[in-house]
Amino acid sequence: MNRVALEKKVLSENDRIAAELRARFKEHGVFCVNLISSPGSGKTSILERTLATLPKEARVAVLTGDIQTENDATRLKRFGFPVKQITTGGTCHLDARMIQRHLADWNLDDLEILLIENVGNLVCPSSYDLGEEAKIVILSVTEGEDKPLKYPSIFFKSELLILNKVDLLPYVSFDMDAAVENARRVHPAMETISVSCTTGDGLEQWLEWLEVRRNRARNERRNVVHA
Ligand SMILES: Nc1nc2c(ncn2[C@@H]2O[C@H](COP(=O)(O)OP(=O)(O)OP(=O)(O)O)[C@@H](O)[C@H]2O)c(=O)[nH]1
Ligand SMILES: [Mg+2]
Repeated sequence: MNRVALEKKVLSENDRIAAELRARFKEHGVFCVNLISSPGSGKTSILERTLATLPKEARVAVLTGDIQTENDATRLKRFGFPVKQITTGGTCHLDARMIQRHLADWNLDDLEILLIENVGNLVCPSSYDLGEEAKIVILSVTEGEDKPLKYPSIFFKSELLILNKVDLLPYVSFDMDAAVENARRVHPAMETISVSCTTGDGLEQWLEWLEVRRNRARNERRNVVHA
């Protein structure tokens, strides 16, 4: 089999598992979100801030992906919610089978939000559907406002852009308006939220976004159950 045919086969197998996962998330009313960014843009920091703010009884869990180390899971477990590390051992993205395997001993009836932190990479994760309801791309202000134009696929597929590290704006030349304009050139309907995980600025907007989407998933489940 040539390389293109093999890649197509791998992706269609991934899409099959992702569709099964998506159907399960819908059936159980779980809002699943896939966070994608370059290494170090602040995915784990946003999740730390999120878990720190949610009430203890929140039905939330995290799967966090990395090539090596359990560091991110260790950081996130401190908040008392279920967290698992997915260590890919070299693969530069998560795939649907990894999600399926790591969910096997969690009861989806106990969950309303599943947060997935992808491996730090702006390219490969965009090709792998994980069964999520929404992809979110995070861009920090130290990375350059041209990134949506250079890595369009992930900006095209994500419905929300979180601009992180805005506390550093006085020290770096990053044009926020140009970054948003570039993202909207790739994806005109892109929603954007600016945050700082250091100061906490903007995080309430992100938490509101999450709550709206959690409620929508919950209501959709109710409608399916009563249909
Ligand atoms: N100044 C500043 N630093 C931040 C902010 N958010 C995160 N950082 C720092 O950026 C570094 C990377 O943050 P992480 O949350 O580990 O980034 P990540 O995207 O999870 O990284 P990988 O999992 O390795 O891809 C850490 O040193 C954080 O403390 C922010 O809003 N402002
Ligand atoms: Mg991380």
